[in-house]
Amino acid sequence: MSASLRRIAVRVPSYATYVFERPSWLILLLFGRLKWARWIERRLRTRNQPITSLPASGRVASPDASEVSDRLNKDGVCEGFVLASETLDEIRCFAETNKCYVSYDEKEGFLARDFAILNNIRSKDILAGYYFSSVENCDAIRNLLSDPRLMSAARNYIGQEAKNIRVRLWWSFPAQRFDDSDLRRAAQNRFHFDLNDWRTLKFFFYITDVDEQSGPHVYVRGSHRRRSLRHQYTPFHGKERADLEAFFGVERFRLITGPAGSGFSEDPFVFHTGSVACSNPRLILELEYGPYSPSPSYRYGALG
Ligand SMILES: O=C(O)CCC(=O)C(=O)O
Ligand SMILES: [Fe+2]
Repeated sequence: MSASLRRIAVRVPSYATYVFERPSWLILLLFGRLKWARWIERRLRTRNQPITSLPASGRVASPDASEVSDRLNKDGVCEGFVLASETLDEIRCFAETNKCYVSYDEKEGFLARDFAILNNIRSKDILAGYYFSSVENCDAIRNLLSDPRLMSAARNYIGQEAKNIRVRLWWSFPAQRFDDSDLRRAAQNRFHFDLNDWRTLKFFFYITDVDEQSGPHVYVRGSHRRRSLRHQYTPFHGKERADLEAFFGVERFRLITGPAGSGFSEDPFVFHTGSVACSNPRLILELEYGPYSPSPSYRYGALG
């Protein structure tokens, strides 16, 4: 089977589940990547409302409403979010004392500190360990889901009331032995955009210090606004770095590093990727907001 067909084939089961759970998802899958269709959808579904100021929060600090919206509109990403230290400590403590999993159907999880021991007895290294639905047991994360500052920032950008549609907490572990499908599954070193709904906004928080060697997030500035026709009329979400560099220019690639607690907001329609960690593991929290209810299997990243 050709590589392209294989890429489609691995997605069929999760796509079939999404369409079964929410038939209108098929329209999104077919048209959501087209700039004209996105423009029409926004015009039909939202009213031009002024952005509202972001309420103060004891859990998260961020730039003010206009800066967040400006950066998101222009670059697709706004950095400068910071978790309060109690929230950060609680999430880190949860992750250190609870098991994570390589895949959703795996029965036995493992504690993150044991990843190197496990690699010794596996044929390939573990790229990522996910907490899936157990994140609901972490009060700090549950409280953050409905944080008024994050909810307002999401509403401003999305153009209507938004709800949390995804919450994921996972480690990227330093790894050397992996193949292309492992990288795609872990969204590492593989630029892509996410089409989870017509308009969504993600918040990411680093729970460990992240430098260039510990799997930083990378994105292409402004790539949610400017898209080649080829990038729009393709069935694939993933793109080669060289292809993106040729179109956008290397100066638009930005790598996000920062201390534990630092965060950023991202329109997942920008081209982005995690990267393979080389030195230290990275622990990251992702919250996504959208106007419509999520497909149930999407919420914790249970499917690809
Ligand atoms: O690991 C990362 O930094 C990126 C993950 C990703 O692509 C996503 O959550 O949409
Ligand atoms: Fe992604």
